[in-house]
Amino acid sequence: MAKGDPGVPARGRRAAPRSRKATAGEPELVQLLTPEGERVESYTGRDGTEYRVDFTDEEYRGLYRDLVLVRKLDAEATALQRQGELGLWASLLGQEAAQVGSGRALRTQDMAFPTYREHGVLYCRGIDPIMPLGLFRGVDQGGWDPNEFKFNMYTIVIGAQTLHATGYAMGVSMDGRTGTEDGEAVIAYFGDGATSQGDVNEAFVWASVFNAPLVFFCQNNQYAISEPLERQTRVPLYQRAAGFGFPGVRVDGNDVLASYAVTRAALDNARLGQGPTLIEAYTYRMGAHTTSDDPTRYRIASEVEAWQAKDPIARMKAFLTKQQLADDAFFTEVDEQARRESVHLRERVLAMPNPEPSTLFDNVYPNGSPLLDEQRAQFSRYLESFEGSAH
Ligand SMILES: Cc1ncc(C[n+]2csc(CCOP(=O)(O)OP(=O)(O)O)c2C)c(N)n1
Ligand SMILES: [Mg+2]
Repeated sequence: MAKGDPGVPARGRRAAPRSRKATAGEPELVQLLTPEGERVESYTGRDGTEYRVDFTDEEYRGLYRDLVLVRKLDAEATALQRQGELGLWASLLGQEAAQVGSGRALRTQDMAFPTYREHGVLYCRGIDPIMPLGLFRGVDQGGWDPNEFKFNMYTIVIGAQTLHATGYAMGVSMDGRTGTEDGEAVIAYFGDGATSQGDVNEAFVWASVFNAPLVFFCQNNQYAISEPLERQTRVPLYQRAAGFGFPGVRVDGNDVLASYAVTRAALDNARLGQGPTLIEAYTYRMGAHTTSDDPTRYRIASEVEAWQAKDPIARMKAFLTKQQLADDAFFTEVDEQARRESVHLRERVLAMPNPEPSTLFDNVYPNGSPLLDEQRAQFSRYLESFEGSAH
Protein backbone atom coordinates (compact mmCIF):
# COMPACT_ATOMS: atom_id res chain seq x y z
CA MET A 1 0.00 0.00 0.00
CA ALA A 2 1.35 3.41 -0.90
CA LYS A 3 2.61 5.76 1.74
CA GLY A 4 -0.16 7.98 3.01
CA ASP A 5 -2.92 5.80 1.59
CA PRO A 6 -6.06 6.55 3.59
CA GLY A 7 -6.53 2.79 4.01
CA VAL A 8 -3.73 3.00 6.58
CA PRO A 9 -5.21 4.14 9.88
CA ALA A 10 -3.18 7.14 11.01
CA ARG A 11 -3.62 9.84 13.60
CA GLY A 12 -6.63 11.95 12.69
CA ARG A 13 -7.74 9.50 10.01
CA ARG A 14 -10.69 7.15 10.02
CA ALA A 15 -10.28 3.39 10.29
CA ALA A 16 -9.72 1.38 7.12
CA PRO A 17 -12.88 1.34 5.03
CA ARG A 18 -14.67 -1.90 4.25
CA SER A 19 -14.44 -3.99 1.13
CA ARG A 20 -17.48 -4.84 -0.94
CA LYS A 21 -18.59 -7.66 -3.19
CA ALA A 22 -21.05 -7.85 -6.06
CA THR A 23 -24.52 -8.61 -4.73
CA ALA A 24 -26.20 -11.66 -6.25
CA GLY A 25 -29.15 -10.85 -8.48
CA GLU A 26 -28.34 -7.14 -8.84
CA PRO A 27 -26.41 -5.40 -11.63
CA GLU A 28 -22.81 -4.95 -10.74
CA LEU A 29 -21.53 -1.47 -9.84
CA VAL A 30 -17.90 -1.08 -8.97
CA GLN A 31 -17.59 1.76 -6.48
CA LEU A 32 -14.59 2.84 -4.40
CA LEU A 33 -15.98 6.20 -3.30
CA THR A 34 -19.59 6.63 -2.22
CA PRO A 35 -21.57 9.77 -3.10
CA GLU A 36 -20.95 10.90 0.49
CA GLY A 37 -17.20 10.65 -0.05
CA GLU A 38 -16.65 7.47 1.99
CA ARG A 39 -13.87 5.20 0.75
CA VAL A 40 -14.57 1.57 -0.10
CA GLU A 41 -11.29 -0.30 0.25
CA SER A 42 -11.91 -2.72 -2.59
CA TYR A 43 -14.71 -4.14 -4.69
CA THR A 44 -14.80 -7.75 -5.82
CA GLY A 45 -16.80 -8.37 -8.98
CA ARG A 46 -18.88 -11.44 -9.73
CA ASP A 47 -16.02 -12.96 -11.73
CA GLY A 48 -13.71 -12.61 -8.72
CA THR A 49 -11.76 -9.62 -10.00
CA GLU A 50 -10.80 -7.34 -7.16
CA TYR A 51 -10.65 -3.61 -7.87
CA ARG A 52 -8.69 -1.22 -5.67
CA VAL A 53 -6.47 1.83 -6.02
CA ASP A 54 -3.17 2.58 -4.41
CA PHE A 55 -2.64 6.33 -4.64
CA THR A 56 -0.41 8.62 -2.64
CA ASP A 57 -1.97 11.67 -0.97
CA GLU A 58 -0.50 13.81 -3.73
CA GLU A 59 -2.09 11.63 -6.40
CA TYR A 60 -5.51 11.87 -4.75
CA ARG A 61 -5.19 15.64 -4.75
CA GLY A 62 -4.02 15.53 -8.37
CA LEU A 63 -7.19 13.71 -9.42
CA TYR A 64 -9.30 16.35 -7.68
CA ARG A 65 -7.38 19.11 -9.46
CA ASP A 66 -7.97 17.39 -12.82
CA LEU A 67 -11.72 17.15 -12.15
CA VAL A 68 -12.03 20.82 -11.22
CA LEU A 69 -9.93 22.07 -14.13
CA VAL A 70 -11.76 19.95 -16.66
CA ARG A 71 -15.14 21.18 -15.41
CA LYS A 72 -14.08 24.81 -15.40
CA LEU A 73 -12.65 24.71 -18.92
CA ASP A 74 -15.81 23.00 -20.11
CA ALA A 75 -17.96 25.71 -18.50
CA GLU A 76 -15.84 28.36 -20.20
CA ALA A 77 -16.35 26.69 -23.57
CA THR A 78 -20.12 26.65 -23.00
CA ALA A 79 -20.01 30.36 -22.14
CA LEU A 80 -17.95 31.09 -25.26
CA GLN A 81 -20.55 29.34 -27.39
CA ARG A 82 -23.34 31.31 -25.75
CA GLN A 83 -21.49 34.51 -26.66
CA GLY A 84 -21.21 33.45 -30.30
CA GLU A 85 -17.51 32.56 -30.18
CA LEU A 86 -18.02 28.84 -30.89
CA GLY A 87 -20.46 27.32 -33.34
CA LEU A 88 -21.39 24.53 -30.95
CA TRP A 89 -20.14 22.86 -27.76
CA ALA A 90 -20.77 19.35 -26.41
CA SER A 91 -20.37 19.69 -22.65
CA LEU A 92 -19.05 16.89 -20.43
CA LEU A 93 -20.71 18.29 -17.30
CA GLY A 94 -21.22 15.41 -14.85
CA GLN A 95 -18.93 13.00 -16.72
CA GLU A 96 -15.63 14.36 -15.38
CA ALA A 97 -14.86 11.36 -13.17
CA ALA A 98 -15.48 8.78 -15.90
CA GLN A 99 -13.14 10.70 -18.19
CA VAL A 100 -10.41 11.66 -15.75
CA GLY A 101 -10.44 8.21 -14.13
CA SER A 102 -10.15 6.36 -17.43
CA GLY A 103 -7.85 8.99 -18.97
CA ARG A 104 -5.37 8.79 -16.10
CA ALA A 105 -5.49 4.97 -16.26
CA LEU A 106 -4.02 5.03 -19.77
CA ARG A 107 -0.31 4.36 -20.00
CA THR A 108 1.79 6.53 -22.31
CA GLN A 109 1.88 3.92 -25.06
CA ASP A 110 -1.92 3.34 -25.10
CA MET A 111 -4.05 4.75 -27.93
CA ALA A 112 -7.45 6.39 -27.37
CA PHE A 113 -10.30 6.88 -29.84
CA PRO A 114 -12.73 9.58 -28.60
CA THR A 115 -16.19 10.80 -29.55
CA TYR A 116 -16.80 14.57 -29.54
CA ARG A 117 -17.26 14.85 -25.75
CA GLU A 118 -13.96 13.49 -24.41
CA HIS A 119 -12.45 16.82 -23.38
CA GLY A 120 -11.44 15.33 -20.02
CA VAL A 121 -9.56 12.45 -21.62
CA LEU A 122 -7.95 14.90 -24.05
CA TYR A 123 -6.77 16.93 -21.05
CA CYS A 124 -5.28 13.82 -19.41
CA ARG A 125 -3.41 12.99 -22.61
CA GLY A 126 -1.57 16.30 -22.25
CA ILE A 127 -3.22 18.01 -25.22
CA ASP A 128 -3.67 21.77 -24.97
CA PRO A 129 -7.38 22.28 -24.10
CA ILE A 130 -7.58 25.01 -26.73
CA MET A 131 -7.43 22.34 -29.46
CA PRO A 132 -11.08 21.19 -29.51
CA LEU A 133 -12.23 24.80 -29.36
CA GLY A 134 -10.66 25.46 -32.76
CA LEU A 135 -12.74 22.60 -34.10
CA PHE A 136 -15.97 23.86 -32.53
CA ARG A 137 -15.19 27.41 -33.66
CA GLY A 138 -14.82 26.08 -37.18
CA VAL A 139 -11.32 27.44 -37.75
CA ASP A 140 -9.45 24.14 -37.94
CA GLN A 141 -9.92 20.38 -37.93
CA GLY A 142 -8.84 19.84 -34.33
CA GLY A 143 -5.19 20.61 -34.52
CA TRP A 144 -3.48 17.92 -32.45
CA ASP A 145 -1.34 15.12 -33.83
CA PRO A 146 -3.05 11.80 -32.95
CA ASN A 147 0.23 9.90 -33.12
CA GLU A 148 2.11 12.29 -30.89
CA PHE A 149 -0.51 12.27 -28.13
CA LYS A 150 -1.95 8.80 -28.81
CA PHE A 151 -5.39 10.38 -28.98
CA ASN A 152 -7.27 10.17 -32.26
CA MET A 153 -9.32 13.01 -33.75
CA TYR A 154 -12.81 13.66 -32.41
CA THR A 155 -15.44 11.59 -34.23
CA ILE A 156 -18.99 12.83 -34.61
CA VAL A 157 -20.29 9.88 -36.63
CA ILE A 158 -21.82 7.89 -33.77
CA GLY A 159 -19.96 4.66 -33.08
CA ALA A 160 -17.60 4.86 -36.10
CA GLN A 161 -14.52 5.23 -33.89
CA THR A 162 -15.15 1.81 -32.30
CA LEU A 163 -14.37 0.23 -35.68
CA HIS A 164 -11.31 2.43 -36.16
CA ALA A 165 -10.15 1.41 -32.70
CA THR A 166 -10.77 -2.27 -33.42
CA GLY A 167 -8.72 -2.13 -36.61
CA TYR A 168 -5.96 -0.27 -34.81
CA ALA A 169 -5.98 -2.75 -31.93
CA MET A 170 -5.84 -5.71 -34.32
CA GLY A 171 -2.81 -4.02 -35.90
CA VAL A 172 -1.18 -3.69 -32.48
CA SER A 173 -1.44 -7.42 -31.86
CA MET A 174 -0.40 -8.33 -35.44
CA ASP A 175 2.71 -6.19 -34.89
CA GLY A 176 3.45 -8.25 -31.77
CA ARG A 177 3.13 -5.32 -29.39
CA THR A 178 1.03 -7.17 -26.80
CA GLY A 179 1.79 -9.97 -24.37
CA THR A 180 4.00 -8.11 -21.92
CA GLU A 181 3.45 -5.68 -19.09
CA ASP A 182 4.67 -2.81 -21.22
CA GLY A 183 2.57 -3.90 -24.19
CA GLU A 184 0.10 -1.58 -25.89
CA ALA A 185 -3.62 -1.30 -25.35
CA VAL A 186 -6.35 0.68 -27.09
CA ILE A 187 -9.47 2.32 -25.69
CA ALA A 188 -12.59 3.32 -27.62
CA TYR A 189 -15.03 5.80 -26.10
CA PHE A 190 -18.71 5.91 -27.03
CA GLY A 191 -22.11 6.64 -25.54
CA ASP A 192 -25.15 4.62 -24.51
CA GLY A 193 -26.95 5.59 -27.71
CA ALA A 194 -24.03 4.37 -29.79
CA THR A 195 -24.58 0.82 -28.54
CA SER A 196 -27.58 0.63 -30.91
CA GLN A 197 -25.37 1.35 -33.92
CA GLY A 198 -24.34 -1.47 -36.24
CA ASP A 199 -20.75 -0.20 -36.16
CA VAL A 200 -20.43 -0.77 -32.43
CA ASN A 201 -21.85 -4.28 -32.61
CA GLU A 202 -19.55 -5.12 -35.52
CA ALA A 203 -16.62 -3.77 -33.52
CA PHE A 204 -17.61 -6.07 -30.62
CA VAL A 205 -17.61 -9.09 -32.94
CA TRP A 206 -14.26 -8.32 -34.57
CA ALA A 207 -12.52 -7.36 -31.34
CA SER A 208 -13.79 -10.53 -29.72
CA VAL A 209 -12.88 -13.08 -32.37
CA PHE A 210 -9.49 -11.48 -33.03
CA ASN A 211 -8.81 -11.06 -29.32
CA ALA A 212 -7.97 -7.41 -29.91
CA PRO A 213 -6.21 -5.49 -27.09
CA LEU A 214 -9.14 -3.13 -26.74
CA VAL A 215 -11.21 -1.57 -23.98
CA PHE A 216 -14.69 -0.45 -25.01
CA PHE A 217 -15.49 2.43 -22.67
CA CYS A 218 -19.18 3.30 -22.80
CA GLN A 219 -20.21 6.41 -20.90
CA ASN A 220 -23.82 5.66 -20.18
CA ASN A 221 -25.01 9.20 -19.48
CA GLN A 222 -28.65 7.97 -19.71
CA TYR A 223 -29.49 9.85 -22.91
CA ALA A 224 -28.79 9.91 -26.62
CA ILE A 225 -29.87 13.51 -27.17
CA SER A 226 -33.54 13.17 -26.11
CA GLU A 227 -33.74 9.37 -26.25
CA PRO A 228 -33.56 7.82 -22.78
CA LEU A 229 -31.65 4.62 -22.03
CA GLU A 230 -34.79 2.46 -22.03
CA ARG A 231 -35.07 3.11 -25.78
CA GLN A 232 -31.63 1.52 -26.31
CA THR A 233 -31.66 -1.59 -24.17
CA ARG A 234 -33.64 -4.02 -22.01
CA VAL A 235 -30.55 -5.29 -20.18
CA PRO A 236 -27.76 -3.39 -18.43
CA LEU A 237 -25.37 -2.43 -21.22
CA TYR A 238 -22.30 -4.11 -19.71
CA GLN A 239 -24.11 -7.46 -19.82
CA ARG A 240 -24.19 -7.32 -23.61
CA ALA A 241 -20.50 -8.18 -23.67
CA ALA A 242 -21.30 -11.76 -22.63
CA GLY A 243 -23.13 -12.33 -25.91
CA PHE A 244 -20.02 -11.33 -27.81
CA GLY A 245 -17.73 -13.49 -25.71
CA PHE A 246 -15.77 -11.07 -23.59
CA PRO A 247 -16.12 -9.61 -20.09
CA GLY A 248 -18.25 -6.62 -19.24
CA VAL A 249 -18.20 -4.57 -16.07
CA ARG A 250 -20.28 -1.69 -14.78
CA VAL A 251 -18.54 1.03 -12.82
CA ASP A 252 -19.86 4.06 -11.00
CA GLY A 253 -18.85 6.65 -13.59
CA ASN A 254 -19.15 9.46 -11.03
CA ASP A 255 -16.44 7.82 -8.96
CA VAL A 256 -13.02 8.78 -10.26
CA LEU A 257 -11.23 6.11 -8.20
CA ALA A 258 -13.39 3.24 -9.42
CA SER A 259 -13.26 4.51 -13.01
CA TYR A 260 -9.48 4.48 -12.75
CA ALA A 261 -9.28 1.03 -11.17
CA VAL A 262 -11.61 -0.66 -13.63
CA THR A 263 -10.02 0.93 -16.69
CA ARG A 264 -6.47 0.19 -15.53
CA ALA A 265 -7.36 -3.48 -14.96
CA ALA A 266 -9.06 -3.82 -18.37
CA LEU A 267 -6.19 -2.08 -20.19
CA ASP A 268 -3.64 -4.29 -18.46
CA ASN A 269 -5.57 -7.41 -19.44
CA ALA A 270 -5.66 -6.14 -23.03
CA ARG A 271 -1.94 -5.38 -23.15
CA LEU A 272 -1.15 -8.83 -21.76
CA GLY A 273 -3.03 -10.39 -24.67
CA GLN A 274 -6.24 -11.31 -22.86
CA GLY A 275 -8.53 -9.52 -25.30
CA PRO A 276 -11.28 -6.91 -25.00
CA THR A 277 -13.45 -5.73 -22.12
CA LEU A 278 -16.60 -3.63 -22.18
CA ILE A 279 -16.77 -1.04 -19.40
CA GLU A 280 -20.08 0.67 -18.79
CA ALA A 281 -19.43 3.86 -16.84
CA TYR A 282 -22.79 4.58 -15.26
CA THR A 283 -23.10 8.35 -15.15
CA TYR A 284 -25.33 11.26 -16.08
CA ARG A 285 -25.14 14.14 -18.51
CA MET A 286 -25.98 17.01 -16.15
CA GLY A 287 -26.10 19.53 -18.98
CA ALA A 288 -27.69 19.60 -22.41
CA HIS A 289 -26.63 17.19 -25.17
CA THR A 290 -24.98 20.16 -26.90
CA THR A 291 -25.53 23.90 -26.81
CA SER A 292 -28.19 23.35 -29.52
CA ASP A 293 -30.31 21.20 -27.22
CA ASP A 294 -32.95 22.08 -24.62
CA PRO A 295 -33.18 19.13 -22.19
CA THR A 296 -36.13 20.67 -20.29
CA ARG A 297 -38.23 19.49 -23.26
CA TYR A 298 -37.68 15.83 -22.41
CA ARG A 299 -36.57 15.34 -18.81
CA ILE A 300 -37.77 16.43 -15.42
CA ALA A 301 -35.88 18.65 -12.99
CA SER A 302 -36.05 16.14 -10.11
CA GLU A 303 -34.02 13.64 -12.13
CA VAL A 304 -31.23 16.16 -12.62
CA GLU A 305 -31.38 17.06 -8.92
CA ALA A 306 -31.04 13.39 -7.93
CA TRP A 307 -27.88 13.12 -9.98
CA GLN A 308 -26.50 16.40 -8.66
CA ALA A 309 -26.40 14.65 -5.27
CA LYS A 310 -23.95 12.18 -6.86
CA ASP A 311 -21.70 14.90 -8.26
CA PRO A 312 -18.24 13.48 -8.99
CA ILE A 313 -16.35 16.53 -7.77
CA ALA A 314 -18.33 17.02 -4.56
CA ARG A 315 -17.69 13.44 -3.48
CA MET A 316 -13.95 13.71 -4.12
CA LYS A 317 -13.86 16.95 -2.15
CA ALA A 318 -15.78 15.32 0.71
CA PHE A 319 -13.31 12.43 0.69
CA LEU A 320 -10.24 14.69 0.74
CA THR A 321 -11.73 16.74 3.56
CA LYS A 322 -12.84 13.78 5.69
CA GLN A 323 -9.48 12.07 5.32
CA GLN A 324 -7.64 15.32 6.01
CA LEU A 325 -5.82 15.03 2.72
CA ALA A 326 -6.55 18.64 1.77
CA ASP A 327 -7.47 21.88 3.48
CA ASP A 328 -9.25 25.09 2.47
CA ALA A 329 -6.03 26.63 1.20
CA PHE A 330 -5.65 23.74 -1.25
CA PHE A 331 -9.24 24.02 -2.54
CA THR A 332 -8.88 27.78 -2.97
CA GLU A 333 -5.61 27.36 -4.84
CA VAL A 334 -7.18 24.79 -7.22
CA ASP A 335 -10.14 27.10 -7.89
CA GLU A 336 -7.75 29.95 -8.56
CA GLN A 337 -5.73 27.84 -11.02
CA ALA A 338 -8.95 26.82 -12.78
CA ARG A 339 -10.01 30.45 -13.02
CA ARG A 340 -6.62 31.50 -14.46
CA GLU A 341 -6.60 28.69 -17.00
CA SER A 342 -10.14 29.44 -18.16
CA VAL A 343 -9.33 33.15 -18.62
CA HIS A 344 -6.26 32.12 -20.62
CA LEU A 345 -8.40 29.79 -22.71
CA ARG A 346 -10.89 32.57 -23.43
CA GLU A 347 -8.17 35.03 -24.43
CA ARG A 348 -6.66 32.56 -26.84
CA VAL A 349 -10.02 31.64 -28.40
CA LEU A 350 -10.81 35.31 -29.06
CA ALA A 351 -7.40 35.71 -30.68
CA MET A 352 -7.79 32.73 -33.03
CA PRO A 353 -7.31 33.94 -36.60
CA ASN A 354 -9.96 33.13 -39.18
CA PRO A 355 -8.48 30.80 -41.77
CA GLU A 356 -8.31 31.62 -45.47
CA PRO A 357 -11.58 30.21 -46.88
CA SER A 358 -9.70 28.27 -49.57
CA THR A 359 -7.88 26.21 -46.92
CA LEU A 360 -11.16 24.29 -46.63
CA PHE A 361 -9.89 22.24 -49.56
CA ASP A 362 -6.49 21.48 -48.03
CA ASN A 363 -5.70 18.09 -46.52
CA VAL A 364 -8.70 16.35 -48.11
CA TYR A 365 -6.36 14.08 -50.10
CA PRO A 366 -2.62 13.77 -49.57
CA ASN A 367 -1.93 14.65 -53.24
CA GLY A 368 -5.00 16.68 -54.18
CA SER A 369 -7.44 15.76 -56.95
CA PRO A 370 -8.61 17.40 -60.20
CA LEU A 371 -12.21 17.54 -58.95
CA LEU A 372 -11.09 19.28 -55.76
CA ASP A 373 -8.99 21.76 -57.80
CA GLU A 374 -12.08 22.57 -59.84
CA GLN A 375 -14.16 23.10 -56.70
CA ARG A 376 -11.47 25.32 -55.18
CA ALA A 377 -11.38 27.50 -58.33
CA GLN A 378 -15.16 27.71 -58.37
CA PHE A 379 -15.23 28.74 -54.72
CA SER A 380 -12.55 31.42 -55.35
CA ARG A 381 -14.64 32.90 -58.18
CA TYR A 382 -17.65 32.90 -55.86
CA LEU A 383 -15.72 34.79 -53.13
CA GLU A 384 -14.30 37.23 -55.71
CA SER A 385 -17.85 38.04 -56.81
CA PHE A 386 -18.33 39.81 -53.44
CA GLU A 387 -15.30 42.06 -53.86
CA GLY A 388 -16.28 45.71 -53.93
CA SER A 389 -19.80 44.90 -52.73
CA ALA A 390 -21.13 45.90 -49.31
CA HIS A 391 -21.17 42.25 -48.12
C1 LIG B 1 -24.28 7.86 -37.43
C2 LIG B 1 -24.90 9.03 -36.73
N1 LIG B 1 -26.23 9.07 -36.53
C3 LIG B 1 -26.81 10.10 -35.89
C4 LIG B 1 -26.03 11.16 -35.45
C5 LIG B 1 -26.68 12.32 -34.72
N2 LIG B 1 -26.33 12.26 -33.30
C6 LIG B 1 -25.37 13.06 -32.78
S1 LIG B 1 -25.13 12.77 -31.14
C7 LIG B 1 -26.34 11.58 -31.11
C8 LIG B 1 -26.67 10.87 -29.82
C9 LIG B 1 -25.52 10.06 -29.28
O1 LIG B 1 -25.85 9.58 -28.01
P1 LIG B 1 -24.81 8.74 -27.17
O2 LIG B 1 -24.17 7.71 -28.01
O3 LIG B 1 -25.51 8.30 -25.96
O4 LIG B 1 -23.66 9.81 -26.80
P2 LIG B 1 -23.77 11.14 -25.91
O5 LIG B 1 -23.91 12.30 -26.86
O6 LIG B 1 -24.90 10.98 -24.98
O7 LIG B 1 -22.46 11.26 -25.20
C10 LIG B 1 -26.91 11.43 -32.38
C11 LIG B 1 -28.01 10.49 -32.66
C12 LIG B 1 -24.64 11.10 -35.71
N3 LIG B 1 -23.82 12.08 -35.31
N4 LIG B 1 -24.10 10.03 -36.33
MG1 LIG C 1 -25.54 9.20 -24.08
